[in-house]
Amino acid sequence: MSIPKTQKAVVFETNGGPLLYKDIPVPTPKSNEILINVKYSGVCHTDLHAWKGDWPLATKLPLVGGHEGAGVVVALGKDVKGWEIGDYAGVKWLNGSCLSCEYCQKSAESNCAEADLSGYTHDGSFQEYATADAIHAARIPKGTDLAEVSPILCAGITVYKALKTAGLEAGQWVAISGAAGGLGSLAVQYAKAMGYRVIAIDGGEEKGKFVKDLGAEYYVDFTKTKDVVKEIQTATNGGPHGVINVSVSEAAVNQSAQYVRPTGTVVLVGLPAGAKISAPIFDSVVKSINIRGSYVGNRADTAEAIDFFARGLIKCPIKIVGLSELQNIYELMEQGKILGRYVVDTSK
Ligand code: 8ID
Ligand code: ZN
Repeated sequence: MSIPKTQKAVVFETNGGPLLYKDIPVPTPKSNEILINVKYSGVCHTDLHAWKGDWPLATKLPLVGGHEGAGVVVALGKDVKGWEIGDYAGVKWLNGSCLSCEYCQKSAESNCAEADLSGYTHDGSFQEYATADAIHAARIPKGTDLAEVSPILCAGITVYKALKTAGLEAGQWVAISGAAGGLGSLAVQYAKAMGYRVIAIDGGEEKGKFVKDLGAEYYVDFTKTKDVVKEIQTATNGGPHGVINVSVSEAAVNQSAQYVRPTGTVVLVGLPAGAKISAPIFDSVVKSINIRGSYVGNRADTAEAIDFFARGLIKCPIKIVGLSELQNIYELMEQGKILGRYVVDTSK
């Protein structure tokens, strides 16, 4: 397989600065890395945060963003075991971790202090060729549609893990707040596949129809409903047993701590810049609620989330455009105009 010396990528040199679609060198894999010819990459709201630089964690600069890259292995570092040229592989958010700290040992790899993050501290999947740690790279079954699977590599893994974190039982209600977005549209489907009843929250009629088609039993339009808390509690006969917060809204997160059912679990996933969660202590104690953060997933969560997809239980609602159009996608995302996920074709 011939690997070119240069490739197309989208690069920015300063946070919020121009998104440059240009030729850059193809990276050389380190001894522990594989080189992946990325065919498609999902565009996550995290990529927008990374470009803007609105989180209290610095990105590398200049940076190639992207962390939902699906492609084909084209080269192997000298110490790599268990991968072959031609295998399908995924670039995910957690590119690498130390594998020996207390968190890595206990499979909380994303909590490793040395975590290397694709499209943040490590050049990611908005390029034709990307490097990934061979231990952490996602294994994708051969023959999988690489555009369709790409959103699983962050959105899918993350919501699947968040649903596990909610600790629900089949038949219980789960609220997905931000249900029509990239993470939300997959959360609705994983929740259904795991046996839960879904109440979806987002804004506008089109998003309502969209999430109902994906399997939500009830839709709350936060732009129209006068009392979101009351409507959710009424629809679920006392509040959902779990809430997966995937909106980028501080207000929505704070409401979830009010409408969650007594003894239920609020899971924090969405990361609105500078936001704080505030919940009334009296109610939180008397209702004995749990509030838990959930951050992507480990290697086992990755394999399981891909398996749900491979078995046909999850359909990624994607729109494919060229990599050169990334700027337009960020604009639509900022305006909340995206249903599901945009996926970029790295060859265009
Ligand atoms: O590991 C993690 N915790 C993790 C992993 C991946 C992504 C966290 N994230 C974070 C992202 O950084 C981002 O902050 O999750 C958030 C959502 O990512 P996304 O799904 O990729 O974003 P999106 O496609 O823009 O969807 C957001 C949805 O929220 C809705 C919007 O209408 C959109 O459909 N929304 C908003 I903004 N305000 C809302 C509100 N008040 C709302 N829905 C309900 N109520
Ligand atoms: Zn992501």
